[in-house]
Amino acid sequence: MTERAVRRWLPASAALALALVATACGGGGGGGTVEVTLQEFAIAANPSSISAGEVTFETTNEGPNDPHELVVIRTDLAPDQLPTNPDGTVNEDGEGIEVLDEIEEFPVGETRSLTLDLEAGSYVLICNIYDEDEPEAHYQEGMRTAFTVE
Ligand SMILES: [Cu+2]
Repeated sequence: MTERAVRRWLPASAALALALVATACGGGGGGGTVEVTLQEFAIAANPSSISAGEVTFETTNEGPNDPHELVVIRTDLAPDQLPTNPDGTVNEDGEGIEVLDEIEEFPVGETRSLTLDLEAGSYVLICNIYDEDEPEAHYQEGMRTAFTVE
């Protein structure tokens, strides 16, 4: 925003206007976009850490064969130490983790996005699908990665 545009806002409330601008533009407001790739069997987040604020997970399923999902979990536990069910999936109501939100399972080749207001802390991104045909829990196969908000 130009200085002149900012001045027009001054009669209202300079502080409020600047806060709105920071949120709208993402400039100085933290957060940003993270590109997440899902595949058999791994999750990659780029970047793997970001500043606190509105974070958008642009998530692509690269397959090559399976539908996947993305679950965003707040936890201080290591990615491979989350509480699990007998079938190997993560117990989303388990101790030491808080499931914030998720992108439900979607097909290979597609991209979905999820925006969350994240505070500083440690997070883990997982795919919690259990494939009865194989049978296998994608989490156990390696679909988990650490993500940090600073
Ligand atoms: Cu999966």
